[in-house]
Amino acid sequence: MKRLVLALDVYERERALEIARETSDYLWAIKVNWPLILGAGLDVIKELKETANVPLIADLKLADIPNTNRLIAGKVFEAGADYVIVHGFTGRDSVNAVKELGEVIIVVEMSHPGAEEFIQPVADGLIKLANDVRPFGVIAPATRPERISYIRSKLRDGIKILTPGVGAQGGSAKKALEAGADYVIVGRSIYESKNPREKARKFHEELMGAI
Ligand code: 3DU
Repeated sequence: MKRLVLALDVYERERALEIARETSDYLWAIKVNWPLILGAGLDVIKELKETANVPLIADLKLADIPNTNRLIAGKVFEAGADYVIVHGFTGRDSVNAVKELGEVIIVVEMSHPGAEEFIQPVADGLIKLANDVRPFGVIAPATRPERISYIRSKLRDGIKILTPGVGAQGGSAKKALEAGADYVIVGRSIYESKNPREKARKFHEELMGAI
């Protein structure tokens, strides 16, 4: 089973497709975020799926009223995204507006230092929201494996944990998995390396060894 998600945060369509082609053997999914969507256009989602033949996660971190979330998510699912990442703090109506259209992943805690200011203090409420809404998964921080364990202990069975913050942000793939994550998200450590395929292979093997 593959557990690696490539965060493809480059601007250029050609470069994105090339990295996707090189690394796809080791990926469970590819995650696109605003940099690539703004740089290459929404059609890059379909092109990536055709190139890499893996699920596509659109990391838009939607955080708007239900109607606007619905309008945005509609376009993104139509473009071929399999999962859309939404913020939970806007409330369950905003999250459900997206879930009615397709699979969602809810941010319950982030990996950067500033996450301790506002998001971490309300994580319990966001975990409860996820348990009620039953998304495909939640986002939890690889930079704080103890928080992954905590979130796992509170989360309803079957909801996946996807964890960014490995590599460039200092987190360890193995520790994240051991703490209870299902999938590990890696961006710069792979796409900025001289040999993205080799880097992806190493992460894949590290993740296989951790199980
Ligand atoms: O730090 P990296 O280059 O490995 O990229 C991490 C990706 O995951 C990037 O797209 C970022 O926007 C996303 N992400 C986080 O890093 C932390 C979060 O809490 C949520 C998403």
